[in-house]
Amino acid sequence: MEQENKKKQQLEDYTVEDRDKALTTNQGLKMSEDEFSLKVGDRGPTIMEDFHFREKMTHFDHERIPERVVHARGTAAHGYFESYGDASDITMAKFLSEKGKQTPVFVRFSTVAGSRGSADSVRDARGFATKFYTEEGNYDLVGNNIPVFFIQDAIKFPDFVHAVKPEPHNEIPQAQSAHDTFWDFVANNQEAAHMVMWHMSDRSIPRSYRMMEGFGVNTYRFVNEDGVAHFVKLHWKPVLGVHSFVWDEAQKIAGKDPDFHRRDLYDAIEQGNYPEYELAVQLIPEEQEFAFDFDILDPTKIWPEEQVPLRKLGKMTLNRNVDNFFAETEQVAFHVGHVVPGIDFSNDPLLQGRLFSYTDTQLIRLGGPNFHEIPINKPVCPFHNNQRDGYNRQTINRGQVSYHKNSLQNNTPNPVPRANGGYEHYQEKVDGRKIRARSQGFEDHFSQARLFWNSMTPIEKEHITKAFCFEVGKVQSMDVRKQVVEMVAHISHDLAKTLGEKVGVTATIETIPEETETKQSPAVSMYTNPIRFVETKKVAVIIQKGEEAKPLIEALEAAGIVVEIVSDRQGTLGDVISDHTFDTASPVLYDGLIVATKFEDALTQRKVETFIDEVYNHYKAIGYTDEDVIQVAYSKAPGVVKGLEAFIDALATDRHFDREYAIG
Ligand code: HDD
Repeated sequence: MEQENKKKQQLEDYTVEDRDKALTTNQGLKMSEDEFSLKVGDRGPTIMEDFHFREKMTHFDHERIPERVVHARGTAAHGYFESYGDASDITMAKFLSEKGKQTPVFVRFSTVAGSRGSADSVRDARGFATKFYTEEGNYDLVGNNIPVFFIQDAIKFPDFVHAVKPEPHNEIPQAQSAHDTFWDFVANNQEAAHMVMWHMSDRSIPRSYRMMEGFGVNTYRFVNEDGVAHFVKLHWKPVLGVHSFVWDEAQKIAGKDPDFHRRDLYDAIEQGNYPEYELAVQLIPEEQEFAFDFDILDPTKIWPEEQVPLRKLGKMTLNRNVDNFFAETEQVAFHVGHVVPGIDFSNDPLLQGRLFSYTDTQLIRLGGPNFHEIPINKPVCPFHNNQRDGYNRQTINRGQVSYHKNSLQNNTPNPVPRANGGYEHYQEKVDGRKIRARSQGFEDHFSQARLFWNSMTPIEKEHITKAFCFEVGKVQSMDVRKQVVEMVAHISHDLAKTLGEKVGVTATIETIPEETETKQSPAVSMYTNPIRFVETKKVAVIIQKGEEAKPLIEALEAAGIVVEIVSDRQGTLGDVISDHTFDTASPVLYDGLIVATKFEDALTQRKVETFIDEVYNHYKAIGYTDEDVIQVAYSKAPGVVKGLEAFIDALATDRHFDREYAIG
């Protein structure tokens, strides 16, 4: 249960209710008219004097701000984090210091490549950025749903982003990596190999923001009160487990409901199905920095969970939607440099560059240095310093003094020693020459790409193979295709061979090592230990008459399933309301289907059959009430079942992939 939420209280001071209020200008002047501009006669020109028109139009003309240069498309929610216990042995961060301690949070999920208006279901990494409003200041954990990254050094970030974004000569394609410049980048910057394996896996098409992991990706430091430090990687583990679309479905959803993930999160929270994620850390003591066969500062490497186990620190619950998308979701400003005592940085060269970029980007996006005063960004603890002025300054700092040191104000605001909660950077000893170079420890780009491949179940391997064939198949340049196949050969012979055949290139596969890499990390597989559940899954029920369906619907709802009725018309059908026709609903928007009727009208029945086909082709559970409502061939397939209980059991399995081999 959530206790008092300081952020919620703070935001309430800024929240305005416009309902039942008089319409005024921004100066508070009540206006008698808002439909007609001030004119000379009813057919004459508009006159300059019309301050109301000018104010309204000027404000409108300036409504848009630049979208985020990456992660432009996203959605967010409020919630709270609750600590499982006292983690003071590893960090002095107060929000982790006692069992049951709650901290307000705001989380923004996003895609990376697409524009603000692009579709949710595209193949892409997902951003998972959390702002903890702690009593010691804001802590931002700015992560993704994939634990590694495309590049090893932040100086390459502009290059990588230029390559994945729509191509500059024609601005095509939107929100996709299936094009020449992306794959040209990958083939020529092979540090991307490991990330590309994850990107081609089903992780890149999550079923829901509620059902994906989050990773801080970079290596940070946790420091305790005694100054003892650990290298740390941070993880979010969704309580519902990790679940994904299938690719054909994801592409169709992009058209049928481009807001799919945004809607899914919003609806779940409105329905009281609050998403939950556990925060976990992997820790490596300072003295073991070089104890592994990978460089722990390299952001293209995971720390296999089997080697460095997870320690769970607490749970986050998202329980409130925003009141205003622009004010909150669009204006929230995350930054990896927003930390609290006990959380520090490593020399991971990607992280070091990120530490510059995030403030810099807010300056252009949010229009100046005062973005910390925007309500969603404001800490819930007091903040005082000698920074002043700038565009849109809200704070009215009283007094004569705005400098340190001073005598006129008793030398305040004054720095606070570490012992009293002042932030002090970890005193790492660093010694070296100034060089533009990369550590030798970062040179191996393929071992973990192979580790990932070797850890996949057969169905995951098949999906990765198909994703490669799709993406590389969209590349126009045969030379780039060939380069990609040659690169993939360093990861897997089989994958490279199939890919080469499918995309029509003969590659020189000479440098491939034998498939000697046998190491596995089962934790990276989505399907080795899948979580079975039905709660919050969405099911379409096809009916004609309400009476017969009512008990069925009630039973589904009692199991926590979200039900939508689809029929040949909307509105009342006896005792129940039909939510959709076959035109407003789409089979790709449901996790499962129950067919409870057959329509006499041939055209309508064809629509039902198309509906069933699509659900079937995406391996989702299908239930039926009677043999004659379903084709015989289907009724024998895995996951196509008669009766409620069997359906609920079938629905708990996300996808019945064995179906593909059962028929035809
Ligand atoms: Fe970044 C946004 C995550 C590397 C520069 N990044 C941004 C967001 C997320 C991430 C989740 C969206 C935050 C929001 O919802 O507002 N970024 C990552 C991860 C990375 C990563 C997990 C690899 C470990 N990013 C990265 C690098 C740079 C940036 C190497 C530049 C040196 N990222 C930015 C940015 C953005 C951003 C340009 C765009 C909008 C914003 O910051 O606020 O500063």
